[in-house]
Amino acid sequence: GSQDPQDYHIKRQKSDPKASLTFPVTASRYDAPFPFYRRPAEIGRFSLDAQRCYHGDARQLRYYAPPPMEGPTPGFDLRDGYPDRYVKRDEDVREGLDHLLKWVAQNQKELQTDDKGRPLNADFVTWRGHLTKVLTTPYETRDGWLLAVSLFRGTLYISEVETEAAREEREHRSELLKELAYMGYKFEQYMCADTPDGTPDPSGVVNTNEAFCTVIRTRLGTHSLLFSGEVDCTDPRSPWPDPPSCYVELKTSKVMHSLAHRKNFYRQKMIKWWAQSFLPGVSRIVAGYRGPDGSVVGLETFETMKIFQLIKEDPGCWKPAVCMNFCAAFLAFVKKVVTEDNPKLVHLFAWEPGHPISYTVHRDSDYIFLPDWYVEAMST
Ligand code: 0WD
Ligand code: CA
Repeated sequence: GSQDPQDYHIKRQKSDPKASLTFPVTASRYDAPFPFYRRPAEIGRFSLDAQRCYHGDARQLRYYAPPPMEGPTPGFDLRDGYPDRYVKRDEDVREGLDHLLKWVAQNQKELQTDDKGRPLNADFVTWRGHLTKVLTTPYETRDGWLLAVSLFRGTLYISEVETEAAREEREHRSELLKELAYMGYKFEQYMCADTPDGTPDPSGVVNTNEAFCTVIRTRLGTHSLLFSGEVDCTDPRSPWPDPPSCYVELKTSKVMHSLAHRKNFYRQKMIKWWAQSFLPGVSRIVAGYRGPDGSVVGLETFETMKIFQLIKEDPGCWKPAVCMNFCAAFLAFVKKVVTEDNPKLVHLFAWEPGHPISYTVHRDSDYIFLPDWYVEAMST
């Protein structure tokens, strides 16, 4: 009949009527051909300045400016400037979807109404980082997640809620982890210039309030998506000159000395790098490898679309198709569960490694995340 092909995945739980449906995560269930994923299109850009203030333009976009040659020791000291030239974003401020919603509200007119009579022609609106977490879920063994969902005027909004474990981790983060986080941002400063032909200036302050975000429209199976993600830089000399393909994602990782180490890196870390860049169509990831003294001992460029070739030799490795099929099925589950159009109603989807996804329902609670100004802007 007309049954959704995902229906058989959903098990009714007789024991707990409140969490009446759960959703399985086991990778093998999603081992099917790669689903349809439309080429991501950039439909907008915005920036957050040094004070974390929103601007509807690309003023924070930086330009990829690598050292002349790939290979040994470019002479970057990733510890330089720590902690004296470091301004860290206040992580106690929970921004939710606010910056993205501001962009949507300000560009509402160009996001023409569709035949479903919605003010926004998208099934889902969220941060790219939230979708990255969904994509990697079938292979994640450590960190769970909480995703809040509200249906408002025909569009499902997804906003992450910090788990208890993540808050604990953040509040008791070791000095070593704090410095490692800084080193990632410092690497960006060594690799990026403020103008297309400029050279990096590592003497300045590292300020993590600053961000440039791209707004992407795409489709996964039957789901139209609108999401935004922070972009490190654009390559003015990219072989693919148009955004989002010209964007470059910068990463740091511990230098690898053995094949076993590299295999482990492909299994554990590359899945996150791939998912994050594949979603918005960022075509290159540039890794800076850290030596034990905090210097960069080498650079390596990965083409996002070729990563699956690197991993497919290893039968124990993750599969891109599993990630994408799982994401499509989870979004179908969300559509099935969240059917009441109400910005003050929140379904909280919860997942812990080794368990299926479950959810709870919250009315007029602290979980509400669509602000009144947004609801008003989209209702007029
Ligand atoms: O307040 C919150 N709960 C969150 C805010 C959670 C997740 C993201 N954000 C903000 C970010 O600050 C950013 O401005 O949303 C914006 C876009 O995020 P995204 O692109 O969807 O997030 P993700 O793909 O997870 O991260 C992209 C980059 C990171 O680069 P690396 O190479 O580490 O993946 O955004 C940065 C980080 O540089 N980033 C953040 N910066 C400040 N605060 C945060 C954060 N919470 N999360 C990621
Ligand atoms: Ca990065």
